[in-house]
Amino acid sequence: MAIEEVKVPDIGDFDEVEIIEVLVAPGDRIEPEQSLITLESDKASMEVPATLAGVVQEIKVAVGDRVSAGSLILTVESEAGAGGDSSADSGAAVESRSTPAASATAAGSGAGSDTAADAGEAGGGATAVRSAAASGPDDSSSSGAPSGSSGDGAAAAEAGAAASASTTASSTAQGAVAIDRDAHRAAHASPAVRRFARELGVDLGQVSGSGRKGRIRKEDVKAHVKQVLRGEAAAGAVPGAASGAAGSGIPPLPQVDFSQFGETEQVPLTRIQRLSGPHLHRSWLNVPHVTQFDEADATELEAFRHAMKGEAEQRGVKLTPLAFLVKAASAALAEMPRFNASLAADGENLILKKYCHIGVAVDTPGGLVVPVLRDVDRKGVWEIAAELGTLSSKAREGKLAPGDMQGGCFTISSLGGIGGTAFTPIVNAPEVAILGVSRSQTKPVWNGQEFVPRLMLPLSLSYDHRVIDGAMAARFTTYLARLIGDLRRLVL
Ligand code: CAO
Repeated sequence: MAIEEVKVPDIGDFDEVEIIEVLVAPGDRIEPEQSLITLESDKASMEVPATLAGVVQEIKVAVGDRVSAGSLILTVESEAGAGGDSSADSGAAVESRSTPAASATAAGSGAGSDTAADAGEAGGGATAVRSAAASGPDDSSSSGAPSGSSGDGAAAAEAGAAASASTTASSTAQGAVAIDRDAHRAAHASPAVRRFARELGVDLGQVSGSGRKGRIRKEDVKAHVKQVLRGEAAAGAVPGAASGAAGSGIPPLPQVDFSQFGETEQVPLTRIQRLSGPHLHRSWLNVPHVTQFDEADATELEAFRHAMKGEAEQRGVKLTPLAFLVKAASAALAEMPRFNASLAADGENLILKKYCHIGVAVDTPGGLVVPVLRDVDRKGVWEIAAELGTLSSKAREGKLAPGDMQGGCFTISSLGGIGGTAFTPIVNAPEVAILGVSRSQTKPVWNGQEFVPRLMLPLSLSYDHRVIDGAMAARFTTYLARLIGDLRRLVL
């Protein structure tokens, strides 16, 4: 038994490299090849493995320290005696960064070559440098597989796809799931695999390793991500890796074989449903929703509308309450421009729109579509009613062009022709508010002296709480209700 010093080996051009992980503690029994610390420069990550077996006595470094070749890492009570293992297999596993410049630097330093045999002993240190892979590395170096294999491109593409899925979801759900740091640290994986896992937000503690002695390989991480995307792995292991529930950290729904309970039939979703579903889901996950309910007195409006029925027939236009609501909404948007806005991509600015295009949800046999009426602030109720008729017919016949459904500032979803008392519509992001309209009903309303029958129209305003606060929303529906209650205000 002897006390041996373990030092940072020759690590090529790298100098004053930061320690990002200390992987052992005093009293730990270590084996040759076991990783002791992880170094990270701006060009590469390196793992410094043990060169001898023994028991760690004293750790001479800490996370955040900067070390160079020859810096003392720790002391070990060695089992094999002095000298350590000077085989080519011992040394720092170097993982180059994925940027081409970094790869070039790593390769140029001599640290980018692939095989253990390439490295040999360098500088007479306790360990020799061994490179893992120059680009897209994984622990294949431990099995002697060359780096930069043809699989790397595919791996990078796949990683990119997974990473972008992760980014998408983190911006939708903001649902970062805590990684079990202890389990993650204890996992048997190379720095390259750790980095790969870190980029994807994968908790290595949840990944089963298929390598030697259970070592986790890049393929294992990819397989794990795929599992999570399919909803098979523990929820949340990949924060927000998919637009689906599992990737958002939301526990996935169990798959149920309903036929065990009775006869079933499987029918496909319509094309519109397949397209609108993800959009609704995105809006639902991205936008912190609140719904403000109110009622507008539509008694006079309905009386006026009925009085105009003859003229509407002459014009060949169907005049429903909706045309008035579109006009009233445009006036309310002009009064409160914050509702005619979208959050800028930086999340720190609002884009106020100086135009007023209003989308109207239309129920079609294929599913829900939202054609947009343009410049409604410059149009009268007749024109709006006529356009509503044209657009909803086009929608039901499946003849809307993509341009007919773009550019909306605000949406109205009217279920008044069908029924119901209130509902909570989903904001049509990137818009910041949507007005739901339910069926009007005659109700007794106290006028200060007596109850009088009034036709009350239920309004449900869902809004993006990041942009609109509750008081503002209540002012909006109050203002809108006032316009609906007294149409004369619309011309002021
Ligand atoms: N209260 C009472 N009656 C109402 C009403 C209300 N709020 N809104 C409409 N009506 C009446 C209309 O006046 C019409 O009656 P009359 O023929 O006697 O005048 C009848 O209901 C049917 O109206 P409509 O539905 O044909 O016309 P509309 O202008 O109200 O709506 C459209 C047009 C395209 C929006 C509607 O047909 C539609 O598709 N609605 C469903 C929208 C939807 O699915 N939203 C849910 C999306 S999830 O957020």
